Amino acid sequence: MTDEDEKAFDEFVAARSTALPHTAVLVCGASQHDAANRSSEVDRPMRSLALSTAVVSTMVALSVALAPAAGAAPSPSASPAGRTGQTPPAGKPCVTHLTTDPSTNGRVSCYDTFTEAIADATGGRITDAPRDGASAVADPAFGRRINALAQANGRPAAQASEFVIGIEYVHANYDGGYLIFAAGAPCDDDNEVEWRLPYLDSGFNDKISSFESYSDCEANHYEHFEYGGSSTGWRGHTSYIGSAMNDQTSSIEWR
Ligand SMILES: [Ca+2]
Ligand SMILES: [Ca+2]
Repeated sequence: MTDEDEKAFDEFVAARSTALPHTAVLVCGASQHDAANRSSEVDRPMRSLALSTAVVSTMVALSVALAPAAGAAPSPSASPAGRTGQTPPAGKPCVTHLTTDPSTNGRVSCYDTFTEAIADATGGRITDAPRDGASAVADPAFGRRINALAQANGRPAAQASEFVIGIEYVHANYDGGYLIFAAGAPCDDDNEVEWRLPYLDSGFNDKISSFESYSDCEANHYEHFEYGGSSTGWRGHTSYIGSAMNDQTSSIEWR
């Protein structure tokens, strides 16, 4: 990760963990999984709720206002269960929890290790993931374990409260800073959107270059907030998002 990427990542985490009361589980790390591309983009109703304009405006304002706080020192006595509301040091694995309730969507929890973050993002079902996120996500076995928590067609295979639905990377080839998103249920095999992130925070806005999806999800990446502008189309994963959308993503949907 370049210094600039690290700074942007720090700012993102600081803004999320301090200010934003909502969105998916976001963990910082890397991985592989093969999800077949489904059909092309179609407008569809969504199960999850879009954030209101007022809420999004507040999120934007808070992100801008709080970004400079990235330099603040984290509390050394933070609970190992999470650091929500604090400023984690660079590289701390964080989880952003997506829900269908705008009042809770986007809650962020940061941890000392990838192991702890994955335990959170899987609702406590996977508690022995490696400490090193990059090597874990590059391991196909890790992806299989994550996906095994979800059965086909949106049904959970395990009684987990959350499922990892995707990881977004700042660089191509699943490299650089990353965000792991977790949600309350897997995706299914129809075209209805399950989970949405209408506003990608400043640390990751216009920076995404590769992504991986899990739990039967595929993702669509949009150029602007609230799913506007150009888009990548629905894809399970890609090591490079393409020149047209590289460093352009501002909102994401999963189905
Ligand atoms: Ca990038
Ligand atoms: Ca954009």
